[in-house]
This record gives sequence, C-alpha cells and structure tokens, in this order.
Amino acid sequence: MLSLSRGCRARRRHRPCPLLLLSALLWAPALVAFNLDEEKLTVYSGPPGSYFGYSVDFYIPDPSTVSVLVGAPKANTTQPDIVEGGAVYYCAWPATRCRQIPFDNTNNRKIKVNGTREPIEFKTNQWFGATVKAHKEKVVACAPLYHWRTLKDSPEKDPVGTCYVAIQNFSAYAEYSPCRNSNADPEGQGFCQAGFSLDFYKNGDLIVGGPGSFYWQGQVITASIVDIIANYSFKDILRKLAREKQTGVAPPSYDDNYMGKLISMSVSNMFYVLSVVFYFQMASYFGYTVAVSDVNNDGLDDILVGAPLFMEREFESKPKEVGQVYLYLQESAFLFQDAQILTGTEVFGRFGSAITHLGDLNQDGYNDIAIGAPFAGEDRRGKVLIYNGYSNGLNTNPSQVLNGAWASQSMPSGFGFTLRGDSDVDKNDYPDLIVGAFGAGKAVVYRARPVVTVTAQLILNPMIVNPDNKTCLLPGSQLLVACFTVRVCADFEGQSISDGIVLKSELQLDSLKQKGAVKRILFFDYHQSHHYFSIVIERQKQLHCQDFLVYLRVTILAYN
Ligand SMILES: [Ca+2]
Ligand SMILES: [Ca+2]
Ligand SMILES: [Ca+2]
Repeated sequence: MLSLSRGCRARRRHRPCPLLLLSALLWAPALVAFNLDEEKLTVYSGPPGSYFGYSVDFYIPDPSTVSVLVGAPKANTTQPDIVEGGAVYYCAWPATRCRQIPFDNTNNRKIKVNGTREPIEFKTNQWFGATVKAHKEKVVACAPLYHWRTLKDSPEKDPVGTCYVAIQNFSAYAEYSPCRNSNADPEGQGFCQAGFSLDFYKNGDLIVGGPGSFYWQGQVITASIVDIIANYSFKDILRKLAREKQTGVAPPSYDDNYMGKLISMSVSNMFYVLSVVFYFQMASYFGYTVAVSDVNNDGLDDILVGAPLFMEREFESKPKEVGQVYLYLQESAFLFQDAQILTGTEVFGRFGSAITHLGDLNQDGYNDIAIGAPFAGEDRRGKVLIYNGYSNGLNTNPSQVLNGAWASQSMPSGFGFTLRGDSDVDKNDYPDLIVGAFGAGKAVVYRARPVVTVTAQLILNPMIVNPDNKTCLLPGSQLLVACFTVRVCADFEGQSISDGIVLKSELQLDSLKQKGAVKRILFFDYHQSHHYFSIVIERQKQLHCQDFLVYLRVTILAYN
C-alpha cells in the first residue's frame, strides 16, 4: 500500500455544483513529502582522516549492476613506504561495506644515477582518489599531487599528477601521466597536476584537466582508454600516446589572472574549446564547478557554473560571502542567454561548491539539479539543495534541502562538497544521488521515491438540485428533505508503482461558507458537513468512485 510519504505531484479536478460549493481534499503527498528519501539512506564510511567521500561516482559496468565508488585521497594503502598515498573504494549497494581498489600496489619507482638508486617519483601525499570517474566498466582515478623527479641532472620534484585506469571489472590496470614528460618547470607542464579534474566523453574517451600547466594557464588533455591500456608497461615511465590531444600554451596575458573563467567543451567526439566566455568577480572562484544539463527541456544542453566564494554586496553593508550559481540557457548552438543567478543564503556556506545533474527526479519532464553548500547549516553540517527545472530554467526556491548529519569538529564534515546524480541504484526507474562528506569520512546514497500523480473529480447527481423536490425521508424523523448524490472519483498513475494506493480524503460540503456559519448541506448518514474517508485504488489508471448521499438542510429543521 502506498504511504502518504510517497510521491510528489497531484492533480485535482473539481466540478462545482451550480448551487452549492463542495470540495474534496485528497491529502496530496506533495504537501508532506519530497522526492529524495531522507530516512532510508545508505551511508558508507571510510578510515578516519582519510577524506573518504572527497570524490564519488556511480559504477555501472552493465545495466543490471550498480555500485558506488568513493575516493579517499589521504587513505593509507598497502604500498610499501608510501604515506597517505590515497585510495579509491568500491562500495557495493545496498551493502555498506567498501574495499580498496588495487589500482597501484607499488612503491616509488627508482632509477640509477651515478651508481646510486634514487626515486624517480613520489607517491606519498599524492592525493590519489581526489578525482574518480566511471564510464561503463572503465574507471579512472587520479593523484593530482603526484610528483616526479624530472629528467634533469639535479633532482627536482614537479607536481605533474598521474591517473590510473581500470577496465574489465578491475582485472586490468594502467597508469596515465600525460604531463610527465621533458617539458618540465612552471612554464611547461611541470606543475600540471593532471587529474585535478576528470571526465569522460560520451564515447568513453577520457578528459583530464591540468590546471597548473604553462604558469597556471591550465590545459585539457584527451586520450582514448584503449590507447592507455594498449602496450602499457610499468617500466615505461615516459610514454606518449599517438592519438592524445593537449591544449597548448596561450600568450602570457592569460597567465594566472585570478579572474573567473570558464572553458566548456561539448560532450561529443569532437574536441571543442568554447574559449573564455565569462568573467566575473575577482576571487569568487567562478568556474570552481561546472555542470551540464538541459533543465528547460528544449533539447539543448545548458551550463551551470558555481562561484562558491561570491560576495554579495547590499548597498553600503559589508560584503557577505554567500556563493552563487549561474545558469546559462543555450538558445541555439553555443549561444547562451544571460545567466539566471541562484544565490546562497548562508554566509560562508560555500553554496555552489558542487553542482550535479540529477535527471528528472519528479518526472515532470524537466531535469533537476542538486547544489552543495558544504559549510552551511547548524554546526556547519552542510546542505544540499535540490532545484527543479521548468520551461524557463530553474525554480529559484529549492524543492528539497538535504541536511548533513555530522557536526563540524576539527574540520567541517563537508557534506555536499561532492555530488553525483542521474543514476538509478535500486532500479526503480528514478534517479538517485550520492553526497560526499569527506570531513566526516562518509558518502551517502539518497534514493528517489516513486512519484504518484492523482486525478480526482466530484460529480453531482442530479447536476441541478431543486430544493422543493423533497424525496428523502431523514432517518429517525418524519421529515422529507431534498437530497442528491455526490460521487467522488479518483485514479492514479506513476512509474514503477505496482501496488495499490490508499488516498486519505476529506469531503467538505458547502465549503465556501465561512467558518462557524451554518452549512446548508449535510451528509445523510452523518448529519455533518464534512467527512473523512479512504479511497482504496488497487491498480493504476483504474477509476475508483465512492457515492455519498447528502441533503439540503431545512432552515426550520430542529435537527441536531
Ligand atoms: Ca536547454
Ligand atoms: Ca523534474
Ligand atoms: Ca532509484
């Protein structure tokens, strides 16, 4: 049976009587419930201090299997002599146990220089698992603070970053470090920090962000997973892939300019760089997060950009750091409207630290969005705000706010620092959401509940009541009264709802009469003007009706 907490949409059709106004209240779940279930959670935990939950993703190697990947960039591993190298955990669903994925079991590789062996790389504190992304059965995770010695005679430590790829259900692994090459130092790719950001194209090719290349101009590198795996050798530390593409160096005016900038790419086989399109407030961290989703359902992808350190200034008052998210609706190919702006409400809440596409959570045809404010809320527990799409963008008020469960201690829990949506873990055809809380070492899976759409109507028989046509004899009296039938009908529908529902209903007669005024119509059986009842509907789209006999009260009636 359906509980009232299920679902989120309801329609009602009323047919008012020409003489008397009736109303039926179906206790629409929209009034009491939200789409994401905050009670039946799955909470995964990692080792204390490991920053478990810093990155999260769904792992869907085939349509029947969904599990969760969680990065813990300060976790210890079995790698000999490596301290806090970082790890990625595989967490089956619905079980709550996780295990480390053995991307790399090795110590630092060494070379012989002048007869002595010295490390050529430095995996301690490399932040492996700061990013993790999956595409079907392929998984990539990166260590953006991985350093290597460079090829110079005098040893150096350049933070080039590195990534590891796993395929075939974690049966084969390969390393990919595109900035580990002879183009060293800050002016080259020595400070690249490859894997600081990470994604896949729809075709399964990899996109790696390296923000530190070319004096922090940053660069984007793409490669095919097939190429990364092919002929991979652990000993081959310098390796250039034939079909790899890298964005190059720009003029020095683009060096480290601190202004927000956004470079977006189409998710296709082609490699577009849309150029620097938007500039915003100094140091607002505009572009800290970017998400793509078609929120207004016009078939064109729209872009969301987070600026979690945005300062709001009101008149002469002190600026307040509240964070903002900008939604750019795409009007035609690569032409965007002015931004719709969502502003955080809590100072230092870091609204916009994470943004994720959720899919259509409430099944109204428009994609929905989750935005993290990881330092917001009581005791800085963190919040995640759900915004519903509609024909003109996003509703400015969140439809639901998820609150973190872990109070800030030595550090905030960071609930909402990472988000991942638009995958269905429990196979109920509704998309679910993972929220990371790395400060508390947690990752939480929220499942979306099915949506029930209810259609209800009132039908009067006869449609026009003649007060002089007194045909009903009131029980226990000799009085004849004018009477008629009120029929209440309802049906429901919804994806993945196989069982019946119970609608708790209230029927009010003469409902527009002011409170306390004498009602002109009463139920024949109860002599009251309102009645609570349940409508049991066993199947979808099956109209269920209930009849109630009512009568017109006679003014001089001495009936109590
Ligand atoms: Ca759109
Ligand atoms: Ca929606
Ligand atoms: Ca689901």
